[in-house]
Amino acid sequence: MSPDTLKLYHSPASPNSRRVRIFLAEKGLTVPLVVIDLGKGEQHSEAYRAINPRRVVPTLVLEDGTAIGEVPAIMRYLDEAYPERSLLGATPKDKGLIAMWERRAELEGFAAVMEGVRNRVAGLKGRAIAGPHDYEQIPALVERSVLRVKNFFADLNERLGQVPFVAGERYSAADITALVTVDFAAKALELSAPAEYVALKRWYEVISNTRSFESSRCACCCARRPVRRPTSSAVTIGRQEAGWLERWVSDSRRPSARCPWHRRA
Ligand SMILES: N[C@@H](CCC(=O)N[C@@H](CS)C(=O)NCC(=O)O)C(=O)O
Repeated sequence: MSPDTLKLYHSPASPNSRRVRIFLAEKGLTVPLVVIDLGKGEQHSEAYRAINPRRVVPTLVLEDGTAIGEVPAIMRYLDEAYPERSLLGATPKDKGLIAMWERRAELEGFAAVMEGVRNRVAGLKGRAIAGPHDYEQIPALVERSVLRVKNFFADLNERLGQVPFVAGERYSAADITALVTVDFAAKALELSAPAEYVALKRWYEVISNTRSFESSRCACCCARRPVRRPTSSAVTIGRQEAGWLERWVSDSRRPSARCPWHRRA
């Protein structure tokens, strides 16, 4: 089945959408994209709720209209349907290990950043958890989230001191989730790994030089210079980008025409 028959509903600045965009780019798949503008609340529209009643992006819609939500589930479908350049493992052992490390990156890293962001950003008041139900923010959770993210960085650095990639010898979905976590923490929580985490920095440099890294970023609202460039430290980048999440929830600017992720299908 050609990937042209699929449709990915996504948001250019959404880190969960970016996980899928990197996954697609690494597999060399091009899927038609439909932008859901989270700032304008399009995720709550009747039309989108008919596709994903959870009101979140990304959602992958198959040719027969089946809608698959949840990033790991979308990754699973894509890897099974297009097994070439597998990112979830080819053997039972690799599949188990990659699932384990990807899940750890999501639960211990990505979810920790998200918790801090959603309980901090003013524009997300009353929306501390994405989805169909409203939840008030709990500001005390931000502090704990920062601690969790710092611990995630330390654990990731230790792991990457032992193996070249998060799940072992090869690049996988676990690297994608960990990379998006590192960038999301810098951008939205102004939190970067300390300079002495050399294994993490080495890994970041290697995987941020892949084509998928560049192509997964939206040029207007998530563009940020890679950490490796000498003119900007990760901390500076974090500060410059501090307003990004506010823009995510209240952005009414015209997206850049250069940005492939803002083009509407
Ligand atoms: N568990 C979901 C989480 C998806 C999610 O939280 N998406 C965010 C964007 S990164 C969203 O759609 N937020 C909508 C909102 O805040 O109302 C997944 O894995 O896809």
